[in-house]
Order: sequence, then C-alpha cells, then structure tokens
Amino acid sequence: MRGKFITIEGTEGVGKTTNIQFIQNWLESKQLAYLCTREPGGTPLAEQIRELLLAPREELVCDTAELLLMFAGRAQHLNQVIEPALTEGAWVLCDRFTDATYAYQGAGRGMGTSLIAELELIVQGSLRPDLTLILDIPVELGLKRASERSDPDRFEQEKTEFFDLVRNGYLDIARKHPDRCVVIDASQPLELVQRELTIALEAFWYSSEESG
Ligand code: T5A
Repeated sequence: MRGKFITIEGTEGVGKTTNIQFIQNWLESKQLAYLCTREPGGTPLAEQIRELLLAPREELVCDTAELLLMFAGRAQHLNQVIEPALTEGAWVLCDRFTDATYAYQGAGRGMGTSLIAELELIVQGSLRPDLTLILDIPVELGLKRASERSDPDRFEQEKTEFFDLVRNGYLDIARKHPDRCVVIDASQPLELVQRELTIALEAFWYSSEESG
C-alpha cells in the first residue's frame, strides 16, 4: 500500500526542526516505515540548489529565478526520493513543500498563484500532501527565535512585512484546504505544541486506517 505524505510548514523559527524529531518518534511508535526529508533539498543536487537559494548575495535574485530553482530542486527530490518511498509504502515526512512556494513566492514575493499552480501540475502531477501541519506564530517571535539560533540566511534577511505576507499566505492555504491542513499555535510552550501535534497525527492515523 502507498505511504502517506506529511508536510510541516510555517514562517521562520516556528519550530519545524524542533518538532520533526517528535513526529519521527510518533511514526516509530506506530511502527511505520518512514523517511524524513526537507525542501529545498533532499538529494545531493537539490541540496546544492538549496545552498544557491539560501546564501546571502549582493546580486538581486529575481523572483522568477527563485521560483524556478525551488521547482527544479522539487522535481529532482520527487523523482529520486519522495515518489519511490511512497510507492514502496513508506510514509514521508517533509520539512516544507509546495505550500512554502505559495506562501513565500506567491504571497511574500507577490507572484500570485496561477504560475505556481501550473508548475505544481507539471512537476507533481496529482501528488499533494495527505496531511500538512502548519505551525503558526507571530512573525516577530519566530524571527527572534531564529536569530538566537543562527546567522540570517537570504530569506531571513527580509523585512517583517515580507513575513507577515508569508504568514497570511499560510493561513489562506489552511482556509482553502481544511481537508489536509491543521494549524497549530506554535507560540505556546513546546509541550503544548507537541500535544496538539499528537492530536492531529492520531486523528489522521485513525482516518487513514479507516479508509484502508
Ligand atoms: N522556501 C522554502 C521558499 O521560499 N519557498 C519554498 O518553496 C521552500 C521549500 C528554507 C527557506 O527557504 C524558503 C523558506 C525558508 O526561508 P528552512 O531552513 O527550511 O529554510 O526554514 P527556516 O524557517 O529557516 O527553518 P528554521 O530551521 O530556521 O526554523 P524552524 O525549523 O522552524 O525552527 P527551529 O525548530 O530551529 O526553532 C527555532 C528556535 O526556537 C526554539 C528552538 O529551540 C530553536 O532555538 N523553539 C521554541 N522555543 C520556545 N517555545 C517553543 N514552542 C519553541 N519551538 C522552537
């Protein structure tokens, strides 16, 4: 049976990396074969594209180049890692996926949705996540957390207004796709965030068991 595809999303410093280990423990508790990966990245080539995208640089990166690089990495990642794993029956847990493109490039950069939707269709066909966990946090708090952890990458150098647009972009996605998206208040203490993650994962698990 085909595996399930879970993505975790949110603006900078929401706690994706912190909570991924917790989700991996949950997958193990269910004795599920799984693969944990990330975007941009996930294969040697796609990780090189990630480096190109995140490195601060003097040259202005135009929006279209940024968008196409995101999808170039995604095409490789899907072909080499995600699709083969799902086909073999493994669950795939991915730190960011195409919702990040809608939120960052679509809403943040103001590119809108139609070009992204076309590229999504070309690169992914009908593949969409089965469950998307959106960690939501006031932008200032996330940026503060991220800055305490490491130097800013090219995206983290953006202004607060950019991340406000990204955050609203994610909340729009959640409204449009309530069937697969769960928004979690990530400003809470970690144990409360993880309690909500468990509720969302258990609900998803039982509904996927019921649907066979
Ligand atoms: N991008 C990506 C696009 O523009 N388009 C796309 O299509 C895709 C796929 C990728 C960048 O690329 C962009 C978006 C991104 O800017 P990334 O590394 O995936 O970069 O994303 P980041 O948001 O930069 O990831 P971070 O690793 O910075 O943030 P996390 O993983 O969300 O946060 P995390 O877990 O490292 O936590 C940050 C700090 O907060 C603490 C943690 O201990 C850590 O110190 N923390 C908490 N503290 C208190 N209470 C809690 N509940 C806490 N949770 C975490």
